[in-house]
Amino acid sequence: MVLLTIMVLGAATLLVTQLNRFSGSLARDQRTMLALADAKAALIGWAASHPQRPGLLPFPDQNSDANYDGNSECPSPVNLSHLTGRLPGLAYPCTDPRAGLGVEPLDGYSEPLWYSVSSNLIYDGSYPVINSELRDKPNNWITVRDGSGAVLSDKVAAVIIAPGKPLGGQSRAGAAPAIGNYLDSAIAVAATYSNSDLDLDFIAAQPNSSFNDRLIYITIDELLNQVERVIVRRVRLCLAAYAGVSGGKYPWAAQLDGSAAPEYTGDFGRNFGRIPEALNIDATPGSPDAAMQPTWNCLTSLPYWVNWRELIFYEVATGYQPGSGATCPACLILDGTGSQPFVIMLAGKALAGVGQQRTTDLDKGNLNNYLEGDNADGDANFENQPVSAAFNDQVF
Ligand SMILES: [Ca+2]
Ligand SMILES: [Ca+2]
Ligand SMILES: [Ca+2]
Ligand SMILES: [Ca+2]
Repeated sequence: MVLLTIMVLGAATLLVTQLNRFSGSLARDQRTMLALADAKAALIGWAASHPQRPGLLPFPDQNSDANYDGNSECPSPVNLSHLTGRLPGLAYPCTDPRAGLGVEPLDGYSEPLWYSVSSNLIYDGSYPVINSELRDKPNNWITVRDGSGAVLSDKVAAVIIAPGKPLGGQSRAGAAPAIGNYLDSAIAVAATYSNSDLDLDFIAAQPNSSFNDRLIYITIDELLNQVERVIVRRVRLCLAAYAGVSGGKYPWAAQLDGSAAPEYTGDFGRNFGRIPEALNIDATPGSPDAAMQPTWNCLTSLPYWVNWRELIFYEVATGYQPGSGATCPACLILDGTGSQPFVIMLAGKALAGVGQQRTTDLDKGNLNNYLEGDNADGDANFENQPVSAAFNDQVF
């Protein structure tokens, strides 16, 4: 009886110990997943809210300065080996200095996170052109694979990696151990992929005794979806600034007639076109446009605007055009809902499947190379649709 009791108690203790170990690793896993999600949100927020270059991503914190102090390194010239390191929580002291992400999430083993960024989104002596067309750029994206080697995405803007605890052969003693003491490699069928070899290939294998990295990534689509919202919000603020001093009316649109290069000066009497950078200069003296002209510079002063201005369209309802009563009826209808004083249309990338091209000045003057469906037919109705090979406008 005593022996049986001892055996039962022993078995129960073993079970409890194993359960604790299991729930302990579950809790660590949960902390790691939360840290990765926090870091992803912070990184997208940092990039999208960039005051000068929305979408720009920071350089990582590397050990070339013998520390991991939370500050981005500012390499010049840039090569691939500069693009993987620690997530920069503290500061971005490079061109246009800013604070870093403002968060330094730790994984389930209290380790800081690592980060790799595509060269398509960093400053390399000049700023990258970041707009909707970047979705189609063919090269220099990061590829992330699963444990079988299958590609999860080959349009990755940034990958964030939780290193986990040190594995066999790794040592994290000293001020700034090399990346290979944190990040691992895994064999996927015939090929080995390493997360520490400073290239564009990363692997998200299942954890085992020789691999315990956990990954999350941001595709260029995910990043641009947020950046585009920021751009449209800033355009809307600019139009609101006009309305604020013109009795609620909105400016004339800039020329778009399919026969000439795009222009960005408001066109007297034009309700549909691009966002005006300068107001119509042939308005009669004393008109709202003439009154606004000296202060209308809310977009051209923004360094990124030149990359977006070709892709953003605008219609003002006749009820809200300069000289109007600033009232409906005669307003616009978006997705079946009326009474819109104006709509802003973000064209998205050129859709080759419907013959859109934007090479020549003539192409750029043709509405059909940008907008689709109910947005391209010249009436007062506008629509959003799920993104497809034949439709990618976003209307606000
Ligand atoms: Ca450093
Ligand atoms: Ca690891
Ligand atoms: Ca690699
Ligand atoms: Ca479009």
